[in-house]
Amino acid sequence: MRITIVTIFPDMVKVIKEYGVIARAVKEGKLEIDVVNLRDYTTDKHKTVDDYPFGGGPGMVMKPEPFFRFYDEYVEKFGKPYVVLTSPQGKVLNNEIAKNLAKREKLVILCGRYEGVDERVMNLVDEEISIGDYVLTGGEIPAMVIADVVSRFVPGVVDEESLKRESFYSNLLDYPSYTRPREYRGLKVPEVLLSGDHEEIEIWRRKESILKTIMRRPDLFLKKDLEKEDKIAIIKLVRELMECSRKST
Ligand code: 4F9
Repeated sequence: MRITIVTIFPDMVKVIKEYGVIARAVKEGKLEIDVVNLRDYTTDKHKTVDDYPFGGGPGMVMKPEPFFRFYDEYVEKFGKPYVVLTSPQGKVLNNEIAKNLAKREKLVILCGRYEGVDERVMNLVDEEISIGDYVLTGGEIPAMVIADVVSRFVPGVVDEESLKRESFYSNLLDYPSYTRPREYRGLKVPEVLLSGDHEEIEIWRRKESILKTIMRRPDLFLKKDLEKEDKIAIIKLVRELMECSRKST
């Protein structure tokens, strides 16, 4: 997959290619991430990318021409991409949206600014995406977030087992994880994790995930399609909680 990020701050965005899982995927040729400087598509000697809004008002608006000039060149070189604009007006990003974006062969992410992009640029845009209900100084960080979450769904970037486990735990918060040592400053790793009983471990993790999700993110839990594993975990949870409350009364 090829992801192209178009920005007036390419140096800010480039680092996404240089670290961790994404850097490895780029090196292995599973993923291409191009960062493009929008100013390279201006025609005046000051490389102007914004201008005053028609009708007046505060702030500047990003000019349409550089976006169109970039787009034409891109289509000539690679063919038609799927185009996303970062914008607080867009759909709020989640794993589901990211998974669908990862099916595209060519993805272009245009970094917007809050004051706005000339509305005519929308003729190039397939979808506006927000990363949350807050205003940022620009769309660069959202573009990096989108590129990161999409990359993880590109085949071969993250190992298949991890993605399977994540999807098995979709709409649930993480269960607690531990590593060595077994005891640190008197703090012990839960016994069940040392038992080697994988079925019991799976039930325990499911219980922890479900309980945490119900307590912290009931909105997420409402979206959860309950599998047999979840029902087993819930039965166990309720029974344990009943037992507990019987003991304390
Ligand atoms: C974009 C905020 C996407 C949240 C772009 C200013 C933005 C944003 N999600 N804020 N420019």
